[in-house]
Amino acid sequence: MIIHNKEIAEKLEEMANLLGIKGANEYRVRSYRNAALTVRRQSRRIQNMLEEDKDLTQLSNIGESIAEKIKEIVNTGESSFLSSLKEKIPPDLLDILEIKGMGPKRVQKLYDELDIKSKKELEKALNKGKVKNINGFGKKTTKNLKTNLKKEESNNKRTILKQARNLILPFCEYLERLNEVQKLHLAGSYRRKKETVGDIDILILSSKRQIVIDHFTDYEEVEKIISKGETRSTVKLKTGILVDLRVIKEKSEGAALLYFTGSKSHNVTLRKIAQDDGYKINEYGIFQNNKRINKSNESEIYQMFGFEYIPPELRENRGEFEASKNNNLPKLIQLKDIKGDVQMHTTQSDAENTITEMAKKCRKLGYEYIAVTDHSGYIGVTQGLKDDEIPEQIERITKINENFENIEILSGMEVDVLEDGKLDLSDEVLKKLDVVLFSIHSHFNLSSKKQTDRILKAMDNPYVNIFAHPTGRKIGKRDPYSYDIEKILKRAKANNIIMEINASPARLDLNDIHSKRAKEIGVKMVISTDAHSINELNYMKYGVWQARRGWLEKEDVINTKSVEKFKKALKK
Ligand code: DGT
Ligand code: CA
Ligand code: CA
Ligand code: ZN
Repeated sequence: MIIHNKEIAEKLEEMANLLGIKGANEYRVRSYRNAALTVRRQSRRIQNMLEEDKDLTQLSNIGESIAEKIKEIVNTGESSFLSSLKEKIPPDLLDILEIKGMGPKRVQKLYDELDIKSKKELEKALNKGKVKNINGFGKKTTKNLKTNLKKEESNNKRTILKQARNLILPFCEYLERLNEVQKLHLAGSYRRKKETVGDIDILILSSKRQIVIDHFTDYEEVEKIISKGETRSTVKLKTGILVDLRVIKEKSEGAALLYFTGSKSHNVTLRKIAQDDGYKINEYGIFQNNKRINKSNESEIYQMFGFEYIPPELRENRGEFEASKNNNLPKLIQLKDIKGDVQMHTTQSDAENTITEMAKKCRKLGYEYIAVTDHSGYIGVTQGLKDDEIPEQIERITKINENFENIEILSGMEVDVLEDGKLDLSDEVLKKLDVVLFSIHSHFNLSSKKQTDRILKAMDNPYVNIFAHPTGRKIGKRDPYSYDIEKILKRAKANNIIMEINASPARLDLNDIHSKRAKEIGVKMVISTDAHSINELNYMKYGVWQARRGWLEKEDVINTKSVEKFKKALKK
């Protein structure tokens, strides 16, 4: 079993949180936090170091006692110390920590003084106005807590696509093991590759409905059966997500798939078009004067009303019918079109794997080139590189590149935009790099006018190429910073700045709507993973799906080009 440094670090951080809540002294809490940081920053896997009998106390911030705890985690995957900490603390107390603005100390205080042990109890206390009387919780803090708590609730109702995928694929495998399942389709927003899904919709083709539905509700991950009927059932999985099943007959397959893929607004439009032609269309089929018209798949149905096949990602009623009627649908970009990944981080700044490890993995993924783009130094926490360290970094990358076959490694940086729009690295250094990404990691709350000017100024620097995660949103966690996106896109067009579609499943930034708009303006885009470990290099598909929802074709995305043409596309 492989134990990643990240898993160890997370356990150490959990220990720090729990100790903090228990009121352990600050020094002790901090020692666990620092140890976690050390573990996170190791370029080598701690597990391998232990196999070689390396003494962990040689590492900074790790003493005898923490070293022992790490050993136990590596050997057993668990920690008895952590379990014993958890035993003494109400289980829901840790949930409160997830709320923005709540640290261990505050959690402890509320627990001690108001006996608050869960989010629900916190909400009650807030509404009764009890919290604002506690030392350290002013009016403002209380108000912020209220909003953050509400925000969390509404966000928690949707699941990001990656999580949904991780939950539903094993479920589908389980379902397909049953002989009575002739065919299984995933439908709904999941099939349209929406960035978050409300619930997951499954269609199963079978003539033995009851057996299929029993098998569905028998799944071991089912926590609760919400409904169970003759043709459909809804269950809630232990992870909280809802799954909807409909068992359908073969003759309804095309119509049902079309109907349950949605979106609702796409369906409504199609139904109207059908009505105007004298047909009725619903989840069971297509009918004329109550007589069924046999159309077996989606393509045939679209064709019947004069349309080319519309890919699920476009079914949002954003002009797809018109485009389809005029044979003008985009030829959507595909994962296999991607020839390079041009945002990734390594142990040279805040990530888990070395340049070489990242390059090897990318070669395995079939890429022709990559750009290594570690962080600049401004944001202290991420261990960024300072101006005078860049020549060394370029040399490091160049050397590795020389000895590396079948993939080209470009030298890049992700440079911070400072509050005034200046960049965190000097022009002298920037012009030596192959690829310069720029991005915002601070001062998110400037006024729209100030934020716009700040970004425009950065875009006018002659050496920057790619605006990384341009709106800064994190799905369900952080709103985009406010600025005039139209102005930014137009400047991007004028200055040949490439806009990134960051493929990290919690970012997907630019999103679909902004990508579509960028394309209309004539701005070029790049899809990159922003990977902080070799595993995250697999995120490319999420970026491609979002790009497809934004109507993008191969030609709109410059990392579909060969390395020479890619470099050319960056030229001003
Ligand atoms: P979600 O689950 O909120 O992410 O979004 P969807 O699109 O998966 O919506 P969901 O699960 O409520 O329903 C699945 C599909 O069923 C939806 O995309 C279109 C279809 N559908 C649901 N309700 C209606 C409706 O009232 N009218 C029509 N025409 N179609 C509907
Ligand atoms: Ca759904
Ligand atoms: Ca549904
Ligand atoms: Zn970044």
